[in-house]
Amino acid sequence: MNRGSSLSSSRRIPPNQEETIAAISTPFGESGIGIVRISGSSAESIARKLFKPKKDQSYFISHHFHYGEILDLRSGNPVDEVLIVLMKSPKTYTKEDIVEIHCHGGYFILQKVLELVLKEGARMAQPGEFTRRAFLNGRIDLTRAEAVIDLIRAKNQTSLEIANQQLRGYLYSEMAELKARLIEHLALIEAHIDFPEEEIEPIAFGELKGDLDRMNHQLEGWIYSYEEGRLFREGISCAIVGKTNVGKSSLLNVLLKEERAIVTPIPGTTRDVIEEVLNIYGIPVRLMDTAGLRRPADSIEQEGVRRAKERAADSDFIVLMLDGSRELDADDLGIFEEIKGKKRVVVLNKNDLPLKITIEEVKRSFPEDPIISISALKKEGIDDLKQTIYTSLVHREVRATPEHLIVANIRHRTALAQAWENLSNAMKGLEQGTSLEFIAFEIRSALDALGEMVGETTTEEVLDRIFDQFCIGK
Ligand SMILES: Nc1nc2c(ncn2[C@@H]2O[C@H](COP(=O)(O)OP(=O)(O)OP(=O)(O)O)[C@@H](O)[C@H]2O)c(=O)[nH]1
Ligand SMILES: [Mg+2]
Repeated sequence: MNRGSSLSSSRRIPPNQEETIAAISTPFGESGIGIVRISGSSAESIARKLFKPKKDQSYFISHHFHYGEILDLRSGNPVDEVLIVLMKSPKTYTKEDIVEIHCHGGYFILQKVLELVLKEGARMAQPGEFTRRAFLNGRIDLTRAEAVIDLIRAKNQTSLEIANQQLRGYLYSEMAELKARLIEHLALIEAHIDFPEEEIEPIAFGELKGDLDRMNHQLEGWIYSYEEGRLFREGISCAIVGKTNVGKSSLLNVLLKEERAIVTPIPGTTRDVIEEVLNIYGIPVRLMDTAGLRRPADSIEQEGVRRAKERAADSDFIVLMLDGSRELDADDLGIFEEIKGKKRVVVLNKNDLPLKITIEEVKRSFPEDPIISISALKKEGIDDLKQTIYTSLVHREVRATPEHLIVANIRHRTALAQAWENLSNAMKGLEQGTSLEFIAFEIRSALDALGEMVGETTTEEVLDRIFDQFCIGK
């Protein structure tokens, strides 16, 4: 694999690929089983030395479990009763010979077995080194290696699905297709640079520009999807704001399905900010109930109102709550001013009572925003509100799984943005009739960016940064 080299003084020496590596691959602590994993050319011979099969069997069948004991060679004593599996190269995680020793899951046992393995010539694996070898040996590209960490770290259904999509090579194959098209264009352009007089296929500039344009549209979609990917991974903050007694705390409780905040008919009940995390169709939402905004009655309320305003200003999203059973008043209008320019949804609460405000009236003040009528008391309209929040954030209907490609990694986004910029420059060049050398340069730079993304031209430093995030044994 042609990986570019960038030597900087702070760079570490890359791990030696020739050595056989070993690590405990399961978490520390007591468990039913624990696994010591070995990868490399000596894996089999180490296993043969330490393992005594129960059946009189002098060979391992690849990819089959064998039952027996691990022996301490110095004392001849058994250390643990184990299942062992040898997976012969190349159909393994690292494409090298791999041995997994499934021991009882005790920290001391696992340490002991690992020690014996190291004594026989393996060395301790670095964090992520098994996956790094899978990448270096060409079994997976870099985006799939990164998906392994995302998968391990996934905290909700959607981030799990995005990681799986990437692990299945969806992102990689899209990049491969894009690169193949660019290489074809580049080859033709370079042929014209090298042999301008020769009888070669003429460049159809219009078609070339059309194709670059289509590619840039694809890139734009993926770049945009990053925001969506981040939304599902990191979530948003959302403040419920409104004047006193409109039902903010009641809404928080209904959404959380528990009596988290105090609800009373007395205006000014909530003083401090109450914060809880809610999952809205896969998006983690940090929901904040705040003090009702009005002219404060005392210094405690005054501080509550100050905090409410601060949270409203800082949050990514606002649920503006109105009490449908009372007419709009100066307090409401004051809040309209507070939340100007914020992404929001307007909730008209208490629709179980005779209404004094109509949706049309609210629309006059918020022509662009979704308006939802609910009853927090009767728990009506709540799903509608959740769907509306989702749609406002994701700009599409609620779906169980993202069916289009989602780019959730900042490194990928940066590479895609670089390629987009190069192709935009190439298109501008074509319009202005600049030299073919210039067009070729921009296309080559776009190819480099995409190549770096999948790991074809990635520096050791970037690889270190990626694999350092892994745990030891993965
Ligand atoms: N009829 C009716 N009453 C409601 C509804 N939602 C809330 N209430 C009542 O309105 C009163 C105020 O509710 P809260 O949830 O405490 O209102 P709040 O906006 O948090 O009030 P502050 O904390 O004082 O700002 C309580 O008596 C609730 O039971 C509703 O949908 N319908
Ligand atoms: Mg309240």
